[in-house]
Amino acid sequence: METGKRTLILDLHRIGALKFGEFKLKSGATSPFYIDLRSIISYPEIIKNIVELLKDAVKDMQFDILTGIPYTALPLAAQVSVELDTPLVYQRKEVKAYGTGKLIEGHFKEGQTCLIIDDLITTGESKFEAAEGMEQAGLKVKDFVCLIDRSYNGERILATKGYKLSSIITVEDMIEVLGAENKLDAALAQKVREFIGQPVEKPLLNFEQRLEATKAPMTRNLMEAILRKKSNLVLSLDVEDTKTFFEILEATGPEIFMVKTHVDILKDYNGSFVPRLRALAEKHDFIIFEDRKFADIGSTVRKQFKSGVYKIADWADYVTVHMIAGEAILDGLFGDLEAPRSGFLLARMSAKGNLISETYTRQVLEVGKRRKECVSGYIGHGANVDDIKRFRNKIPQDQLLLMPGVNLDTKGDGLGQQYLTVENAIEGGADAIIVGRGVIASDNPGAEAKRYREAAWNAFQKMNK
Ligand code: S5P
Repeated sequence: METGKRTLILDLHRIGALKFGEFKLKSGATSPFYIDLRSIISYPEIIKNIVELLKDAVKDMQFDILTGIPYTALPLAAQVSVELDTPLVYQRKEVKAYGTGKLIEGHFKEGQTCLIIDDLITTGESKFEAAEGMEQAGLKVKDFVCLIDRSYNGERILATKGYKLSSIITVEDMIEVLGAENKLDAALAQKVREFIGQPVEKPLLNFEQRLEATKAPMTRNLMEAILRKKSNLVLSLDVEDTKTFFEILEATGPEIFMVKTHVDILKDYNGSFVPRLRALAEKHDFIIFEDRKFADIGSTVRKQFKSGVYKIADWADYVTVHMIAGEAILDGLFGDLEAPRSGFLLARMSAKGNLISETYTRQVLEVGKRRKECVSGYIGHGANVDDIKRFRNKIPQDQLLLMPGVNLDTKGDGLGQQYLTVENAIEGGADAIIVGRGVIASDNPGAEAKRYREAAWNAFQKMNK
């Protein structure tokens, strides 16, 4: 190992930026080591060494400008910028509510490539948000350089979006150097190795174990229906007349565990619709889910849910909800109901160019985790299996991921819809797939639903062995 790296490890240990022992993490778990590099700015000698190491790490990379993720990495990036004569920009932690409202400070041109420097990588999640801010400003991001890699599989995680991670020191390097200097005993070193050898997020448990661990009755209800019906197919029945609606539903009912409606699409909706729907739901044992995508203030959505022509709260057990108006929408919808109802939050969308960001997704999940009593899960999508897995990892195991934008035969619809295959959706961790035109546009929806159901159920069983 280079002298610079060795010196850095010893220095970090000396100033207490690197500690070994027992430390309680935010997640509640205990870690045998602790890294906090915020204090390094008070040690110019250490900074000088880090800057040399960073310069060396980036020497073969292509970039026009660079940045450091605030706060810790920003002063490091500023030094590297001066030494390499390469412009620096940085991203504000919060966009100013007044003034220019700019997210990125500094001057740059659209299309330039920006190198991102950070002090630490643990899960990689914050890196996606940093890259997204740069990309939204028109910059390209290819490379990340991190001082310390303490991740389980950070390199692979970043690669899901095509980013390359280079790091200067790893936890193994720290063990080697500190062990040789008698600053870390073998037993503790072993604990550290075991700790970083474990994924941060627990792998998805078997579906039945997850059901056992699920408390919310409305979520349990869905999980039980999936197992009872041996189907994780949700039919999206977006047709315009009730005759076609009920013909397709009669034919596909045995294959699905839930039907998803857009009741406002129907031209001839009348008072007989709900009783007929309920009767079929009973006959074929499926659940009713109205994809209303509520998005307004609490008081308005309450009326939209309970009143109007459709009185959705009377007959739909589940509905979809956008979180753009904030958490109070959940109180508006579910706070004052006679029958138990629950929501699915739109955490990611399948439509090309949709405006949902990494940050928005994270915030939706944060609300959903707090409100399990009325949030059974999320609607989500992804670019590929790894991307969906990364997303699924952030969803609690006692909530569900439903995935629309699934089709066995086409990749898109010419109107922005982007399709995944059934296998990719389920392998990524979707608990159920939502299929519309794949089934309903066929001449034989019953047979087509069977084909989707079997593909999804086979993939689901493979995942839950
Ligand atoms: O991101 C989304 C969220 C939803 S709920 N993308 C979607 O396509 N949907 C819904 O899923 C959409 O409103 C439609 O009802 C269904 C997909 O239909 P398909 O015909 O493209 O399978």
